[in-house]
Amino acid sequence: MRALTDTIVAISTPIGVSAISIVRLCGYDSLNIAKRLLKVSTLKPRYAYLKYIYDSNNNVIDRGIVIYFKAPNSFNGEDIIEFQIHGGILVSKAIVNECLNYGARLANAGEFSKIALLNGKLNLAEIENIAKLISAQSLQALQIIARNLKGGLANFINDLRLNLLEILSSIEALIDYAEEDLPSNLEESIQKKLLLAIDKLDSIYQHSLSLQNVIDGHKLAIIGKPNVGKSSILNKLLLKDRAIVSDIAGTTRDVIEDSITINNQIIKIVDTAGIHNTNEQIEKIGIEKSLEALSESSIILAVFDGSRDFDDDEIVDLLLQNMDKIIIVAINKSDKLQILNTDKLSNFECVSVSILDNSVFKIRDIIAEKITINALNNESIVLSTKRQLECIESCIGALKEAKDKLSDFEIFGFHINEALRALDLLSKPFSNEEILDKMFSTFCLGK
Ligand SMILES: Nc1nc2c(ncn2[C@@H]2O[C@H](COP(=O)(O)OP(=O)(O)O)[C@@H](O)[C@H]2O)c(=O)[nH]1
Ligand SMILES: [Mg+2]
Repeated sequence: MRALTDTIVAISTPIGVSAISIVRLCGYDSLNIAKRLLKVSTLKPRYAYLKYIYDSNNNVIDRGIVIYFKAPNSFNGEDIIEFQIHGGILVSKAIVNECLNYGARLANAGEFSKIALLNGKLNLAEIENIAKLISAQSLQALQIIARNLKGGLANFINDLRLNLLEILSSIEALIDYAEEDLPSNLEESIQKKLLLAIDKLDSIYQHSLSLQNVIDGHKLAIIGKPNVGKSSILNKLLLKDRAIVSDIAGTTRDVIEDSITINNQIIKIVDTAGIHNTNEQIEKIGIEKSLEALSESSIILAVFDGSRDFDDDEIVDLLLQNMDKIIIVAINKSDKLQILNTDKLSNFECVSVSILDNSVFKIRDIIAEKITINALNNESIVLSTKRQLECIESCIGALKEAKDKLSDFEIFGFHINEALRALDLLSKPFSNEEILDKMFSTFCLGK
């Protein structure tokens, strides 16, 4: 049974002027519709035809390459016809309209991929990976995500799943067939397998976690008291006047965001309202937003004014509360007489800068150094979304629970099932029959 019971059509390339454009027709009646559009009686699968495409009044719409992917050997498991036609919105629309005239309907957003999921052609993790690949904004992100296309994650999940099913079947055997002859070292081997799985998952999880900022872009929050030069530094880093700079304290009230690329990675910089005690309502909201930006960031650029007395205890306190993040301290206005007492900043990496020269770019160099990733291991599997990380995190949690409950088979089995369910969120649905099949094939207990 295939997932799609009718026929859908959509333009698969961006709308605009381009050399070529692709229209995809998919589902139950797509082959018949394509034959009518091309005025042919057959279409050989996976064969590139150069053909005229006609409307229902026998007028030529365009001439293009047409390829028929016969179900189930298409990316989503349905019949798919791809029209590679000349770019330009009118040509594509005309072909879509003819398909609609012949009974197709417009595809919903993401429907082609959803069908691939329902037909078991791609799992959720693979679909997410493709979406991430399309939206990647940096070369590093692209390299990490493209590696996943090789199917490393899917294969790993499958192997782990089989492993857990095997463990589960051993346990079912212990529960239901305790009086039967079972390998004596079974418990030991289960424990060993479990520890191996936990170790491997842990390392994938940690490795992936460390790469999330590379995939989604690092968030850098500029914080500091009013008037220390935060917005000036932002503008200098961006090489444009993005934020308003003035010597009036409280000029920046809203959160201002823009991005730069350092070492092929995206850094999303957030300039914030100066943090200090104020009764001014709008500024107060701005300061709340500053703290929010701070909590979401992985890099903090704390700016101090080197030309005035130290009065920044609340900023230092914020830094001390965020020692798990990358912290860079910029002592600004180095062009002026420096009187700031930096004793309280001795825990941090400080850089002296001035917006009047190019010293601000030292901040770029420090960021570059901090975000350098070690050479990527070609074989490493990377979870590319928060959802995937959460699935693996709960799988690890369940396996760790199970590891300590081996003496109570029922509870142990419960936790293994929990781990399997977490994995299923990444891949295919879980069925009890599968456990039974596995169980009988391993132990030949057939009763
Ligand atoms: N002399 C000097 N003035 C600076 C420097 N950086 C910023 N300023 C001035 O300090 C004032 C406050 O700057 P701004 O960037 O708006 O500070 P913010 O409130 O922290 O965003 C402005 O008048 C800037 O021109 C610097 O490195 N040297
Ligand atoms: Mg400002």
